[in-house]
Amino acid sequence: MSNNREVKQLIEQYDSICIYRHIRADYDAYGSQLGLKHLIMDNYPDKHVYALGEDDLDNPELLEALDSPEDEIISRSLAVIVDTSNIARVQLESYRKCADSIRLDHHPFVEQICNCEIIDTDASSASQLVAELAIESDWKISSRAAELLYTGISTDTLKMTIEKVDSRLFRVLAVLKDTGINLDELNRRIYDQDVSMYQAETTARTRITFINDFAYLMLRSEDLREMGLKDEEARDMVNMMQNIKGINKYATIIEDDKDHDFNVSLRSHGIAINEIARKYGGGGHPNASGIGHLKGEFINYLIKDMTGK
Ligand SMILES: [Mn+2]
Repeated sequence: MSNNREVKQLIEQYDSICIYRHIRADYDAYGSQLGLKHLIMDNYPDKHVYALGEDDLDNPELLEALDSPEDEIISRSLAVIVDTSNIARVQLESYRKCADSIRLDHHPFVEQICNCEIIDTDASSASQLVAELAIESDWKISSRAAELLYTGISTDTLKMTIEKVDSRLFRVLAVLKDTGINLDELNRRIYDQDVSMYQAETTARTRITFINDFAYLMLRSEDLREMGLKDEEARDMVNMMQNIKGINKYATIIEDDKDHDFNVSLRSHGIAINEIARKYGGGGHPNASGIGHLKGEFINYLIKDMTGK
């Protein structure tokens, strides 16, 4: 564990910095990664900064192209890994070749990945940690960097509606807002859906199963084809069930077309569900966890655990 002063010093020591994040990147992974890239570029114009990974989210109005530096550059760079709890989830193994490494994360600690680690489970998002690094370092924050960091914070907190949202986060949001970002326009770039996706959600709502205080949407490969959905689009539909009266736990259980296992997203209000996720080989936050590649025969056991029956 370490503090922001040490992170700033390490960044200042290196001419080139390679920023990594987790596989199947979400907006917090992208926001913290690209936000930090902009912050370093703006405050240290002589440094070379690279955001590494594969293009996981298709939103050119908000995100930007990733970089693929040569091995020789990577080997003399500082690696910064954001929003990633375990080694298997780091996208691209090349971080191992870097000269030194830092991690900024808000997930419960699983294992050490970097030499210097800032793990703060009270933070709402990795993007909040990057914003706080910038504020404590007295870095200038451009409206573009602020947009990217706001995107990560807003999506990881379900638009500032979860328990993790506290006065500490509001102080960060105040600084980001004061860079001049337009929240109406930015939220549209983050959240606007195609009409076809909006209509697919209407169909999906009719397929939700309710048991006690648990609701779940289970879709097979043939359902996805019928509804014209990619599996990650179906997985994201979990947020549709956030505000159903009496429902405290909810999930999407989506068949993977390639191996016919299931990818599960679990959410809850109040009750911690990450131990249940861990039991089936997954993990995550107390109120937002996931299980990858669950075998079909375990689904009924998982549903029993979620309904408490
Ligand atoms: Mn995150």
